[in-house]
This record gives sequence, structure tokens and C-alpha cells, in this order.
Amino acid sequence: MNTKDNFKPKKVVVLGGDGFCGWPTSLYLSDRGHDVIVVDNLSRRKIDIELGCDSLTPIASAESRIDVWNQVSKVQKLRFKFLDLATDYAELVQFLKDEKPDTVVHFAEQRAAPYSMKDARRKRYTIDNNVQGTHNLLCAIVESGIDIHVVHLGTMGVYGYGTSGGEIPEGYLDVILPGGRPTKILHPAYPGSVYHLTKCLDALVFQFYNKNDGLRVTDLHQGIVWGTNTPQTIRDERLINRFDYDGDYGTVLNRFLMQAALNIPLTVYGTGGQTRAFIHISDTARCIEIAINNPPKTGEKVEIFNQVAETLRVGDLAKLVSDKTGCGVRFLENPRKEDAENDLDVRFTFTYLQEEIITT
Ligand code: NAD
Ligand code: USQ
Repeated sequence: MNTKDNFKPKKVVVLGGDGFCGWPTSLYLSDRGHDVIVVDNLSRRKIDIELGCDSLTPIASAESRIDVWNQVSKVQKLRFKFLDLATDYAELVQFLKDEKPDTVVHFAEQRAAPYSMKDARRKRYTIDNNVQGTHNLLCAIVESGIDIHVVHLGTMGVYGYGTSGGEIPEGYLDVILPGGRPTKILHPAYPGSVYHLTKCLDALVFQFYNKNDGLRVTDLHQGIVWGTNTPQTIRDERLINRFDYDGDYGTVLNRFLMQAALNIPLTVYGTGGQTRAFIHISDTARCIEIAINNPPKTGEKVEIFNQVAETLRVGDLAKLVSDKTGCGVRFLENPRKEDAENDLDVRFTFTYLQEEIITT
């Protein structure tokens, strides 16, 4: 991937643009001068009701936060379309034909590993929603006949944790096939949850449509995205991003911060030896724009990049928060099936962000 020099305003559809990563990314892209359409079926808001929990930050409705952005920003107007990627196939094809976007950014998936493992209903929902949604998108692009670049937010979890025994390369492995033929293959998938399994299946769907139909795809494997506000979401309180802290969607740093604020001991699962990768939400948005500005050329294979700012053991993250707040730490029996300890050595491409990335 190249650098920021390739900037040219584009028409960008952000699928899942009402979510935690999608909302700030949509505002960032709009602020940078891209013509952005947010598409979402608001399923994440419905899951809050199902689970009886809510974002700690009071998030405005999708329509009203878009109105507010169009009032406070001086840029191209942001638009919203309600569409279910997994079920509204005909509408999706028509939408692509009508709008003719240069790029579709794909965030529209059920993203919580614990939720995806709760029971058979949630396992099936996660597979149906994520795999069907990704396949519908690629199939619709082919049917529309428009040359649209797909940027997908994948996850470091596709590689598995604790299996590689060395540096994790970016997406592909150079191997020698029987008979001595050298080739490049996708890194073996080793998902730890049904949610992570859908990201591995996505990778095969991308590879197939790239090979078969020449679709241009960039898959960005990021770690746990943390942070709440960005320079765009703080412009008005009605633009605030969501902050999840519950046992399903609350990621580890969010939960530790919420627990520290309430002076409840931090809930470290197992030994705390699990090492995970982290990236700030502002850097997620900037990485997405770099991908948009630097699409693969027609005929090039799916581009895969690992994007992490730092790696930390869960126990060390708890210590960091505990040292700053004086809050205690509680080691709980791990409710997840995962290795008690792992190292994480990642090869990543950060181009110009390298000097200015945000760390915990
Ligand atoms: P999120 O749940 O907050 O947002 C996802 C959005 O997609 C929601 O607004 C939801 O309503 C929408 N959506 C889901 N299914 C849809 C469908 N069928 N049709 C239309 N809209 C649909 O999740 P997030 O944290 O913003 O994650 C976005 C993407 O980034 C996911 O694919 C996730 O796997 C990936 N990712 C997230 C993180 C993280 O730490 N949050 C890290 C790496 C990758
Ligand atoms: N953990 C605790 N205590 C808690 C919560 C979590 O110890 O209270 C531990 C978990 O056991 C796990 C680690 O913290 O070992 C990370 O869990 P998490 O819920 O913060 O993140 P994870 O399940 O890995 O999923 C999140 C996003 C997902 C994204 C993934 C990136 O929800 O969408 O794909 O981060 S990655 O971890 O690289 O796969």
C-alpha cells in the first residue's frame, strides 16, 4: 500500500456505518471530502434491546446524528440508507446501480465473539448474517457491472492466537507445493469463535470473487479497536460514538475503564496471559482512508494488511489501568475457550501512520 499522496475524493458507501467503527469512519471520510452514504439495518441497536444493555454514551438516532453532521460540517452532505445486506439483495443491486460508488467499505457484520458463542440461535444468526452479507455484496457488485473497490475490516483473530510460533505475515504464506512448485496461499485460518470463523469464510469469498470476476478487494486485519471519540465525533454531543461495556460487546479496555470508574475490581479472565493487538478508532478511520485511496489494480489479488498499533497481555493492560486508577484486579475463571497464554508477533504495514499512531 502506498501513502497519502494518492488522495482523490471518491463516492464511498459505508456498510455498517451506524456502528462503533462505521460511524466515526463515515464522519472522517466525509470530513476529508469524500461523498459518503451510510448504509445500515440498525441491527446493533436492536441487539442492545435484546441483551437489555446500552451504550454508556448516549448515542443519537441514525437519522438525527446524520442531520447534525450535515449542520456542523461544511462538507459534502452525508446520506443514510436503511438496508439489510444479508436479506435485501435486489435492493442492494439497484442501490449500487443508482449510486455507482467508487468504493464500498464493509463493516456490516455481527462482531462480538461471546455473542456468537452464546447459543445455537446466535451462532446461526452470526453465520447467516455475516457470510450471506459478504457474499451478497460481492455477488451484487458483479451483477451491477460496476468496478467497485471493496474495503473490508477483517480481524487479527483469523490467524488464531498462539498457533503460529513466529511472526504472522500479512495474509499470505509463501509455500512449496508437492513437486517443488512455489506458490502463495492464504495463511491457514484458525478461528477461536463462530464470529472469527465468519471472517475466515469472508477471506475465501473474497479470494473466489477476485479470481473468478476480477473484483478488487482490500482486507484489513485490525486488532481490538479502542477509544470512543474522534476529532469529528466531538464536534457536537449528538455525534458521540458508542461505548460498549457489557459482557458481549464490551471489549476488554472498555470494560476495565468502566470498572475502574466504578471502583469495581478489573475482571481479568484466566491468567491474563492472553496477548491481543490494539488500535485506536481514529487510526482505524485513517487506515480505511489509506486503503480507499490506494486500491489494488485490476487483476491484482486480494490485498491483505495487518494493522495494529501495539500488542499487550490482558494482565498488563489491567495493571496499566490499575496503576493509573488505584483499582483492584480480580482473576476470574475464563468464560471463553482460548489459550491461557500466547505471544503475538505481527508483521504490519502502517505507512505514514507509523510516526503518529495512538497507543494506550
Ligand atoms: P458494530 O456492531 O458496532 O457495527 C456493525 C454495524 O453493522 C452495526 O451498526 C449494525 O447495525 C450493522 N449491520 C450488521 N449486520 C448488518 C446487515 N446485515 N445489514 C446492514 N447493516 C448491518 O461493530 P464494530 O465494532 O463497528 O465493527 C465493525 C466491523 O469491524 C465488523 O466487521 C468487525 O468484525 C470489524 N472489527 C471490529 C473490531 C472492534 O474492536 N470493534 C476490531 C476488528 C475488526
Ligand atoms: N477479557 C478479559 N476480561 C474482560 C473481557 C475480555 O480478560 O472483561 C479478555 C478475553 O478473554 C480476551 C481478550 O480480553 O482474551 C480480548 O477480548 P475482547 O472482548 O476485548 O476482544 P475480542 O473478543 O478479541 O473481539 C474484539 C472485537 C472483534 C474484533 C477483535 C479483534 O469485538 O470484533 O474482531 O476484537 S482480535 O482480538 O484481533 O480478533
